[in-house]
Amino acid sequence: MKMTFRWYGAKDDSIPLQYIRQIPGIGGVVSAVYDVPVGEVWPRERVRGLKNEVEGSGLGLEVIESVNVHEDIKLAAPARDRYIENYIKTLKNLAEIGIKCVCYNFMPVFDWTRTDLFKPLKDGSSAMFYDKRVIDKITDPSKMVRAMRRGSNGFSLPGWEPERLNRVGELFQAYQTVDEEGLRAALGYFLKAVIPYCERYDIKMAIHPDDPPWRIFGLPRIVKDERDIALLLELADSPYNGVTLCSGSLGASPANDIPAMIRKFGKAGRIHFAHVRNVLRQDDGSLCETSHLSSDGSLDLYDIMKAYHDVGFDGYMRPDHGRNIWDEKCRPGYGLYDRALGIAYLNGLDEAIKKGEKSDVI
Ligand SMILES: [Mn+2]
Repeated sequence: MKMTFRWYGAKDDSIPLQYIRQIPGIGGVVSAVYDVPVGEVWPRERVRGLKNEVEGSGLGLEVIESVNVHEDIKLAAPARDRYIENYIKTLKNLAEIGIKCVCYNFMPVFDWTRTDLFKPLKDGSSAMFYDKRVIDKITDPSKMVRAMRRGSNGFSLPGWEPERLNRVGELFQAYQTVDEEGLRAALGYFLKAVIPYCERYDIKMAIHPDDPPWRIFGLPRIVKDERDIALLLELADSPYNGVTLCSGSLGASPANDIPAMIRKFGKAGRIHFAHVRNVLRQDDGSLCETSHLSSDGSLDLYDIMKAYHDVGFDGYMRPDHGRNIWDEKCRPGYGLYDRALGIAYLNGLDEAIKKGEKSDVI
């Protein structure tokens, strides 16, 4: 596996590349060009500039997270062909700088949902929190949009682009007639158009699951569980059509057996990118993000890393969200400290699993 770290670019990340370079075992960063509006082509000089900047710090850049999909593609609106064409042009520009994997998602309107971005925890740290009771009571999602913006520490939030959010009311209206089958058909249309180019450009597409993995605000969701993933992989039967297996997103639902999913889809060669983190499921359906440590959350990270090891996973991996610790001033979920601790822990598990296997043989 190739260990990476998500980085939001010099302008919008609190963490310098030089610091990331000092994390033991790091191979590269995962990044994006953040200021091109969703649906437009990422210019060649911008992707080249990003690559040079990252490589100048001694790190690699082979994964983009994310190239977002325009809402018109998800809505199967008439303009989708133009946006798909733009998407393919972006992929071509990314292939030219050596990008091998593109993460994206197909969630209507919102990429991810939380009610608190810095919820205080008992140990004095804070973490992102999803309060189910609060979400269930929200009748006007634009109120949540405003709350998220206020609570973000002044950083922009990925997947919550202003141009999309300014249209929240209109988008909710548009999705009223879209059910899961319709959204899945739109994903199929997109993949059938894009995957042949991915094969030519040698870029693996890796869809991120829904976060959280259930319907919210009545919007359709189609990447929630094993069945959904199996269905989407069938939409374009190519190794270039794969997933970002996010343990924290899928693991928010107790029905999802993450190690079993890793074994199934990893063996099939369809996991291209692994997001590894823990999450604490609460009795009322709420979710609290935690440190990566197994005993802090509901997921067993040893079992997860063992499953990756057993299927011979050689794709990209990154620690996912961390808590906010040691008074770090950073964007929610994406500080340096707790994610670096996460990497150290994942590397430790991986080393122990590998060496344990050797001693078993003896
Ligand atoms: Mn994730």
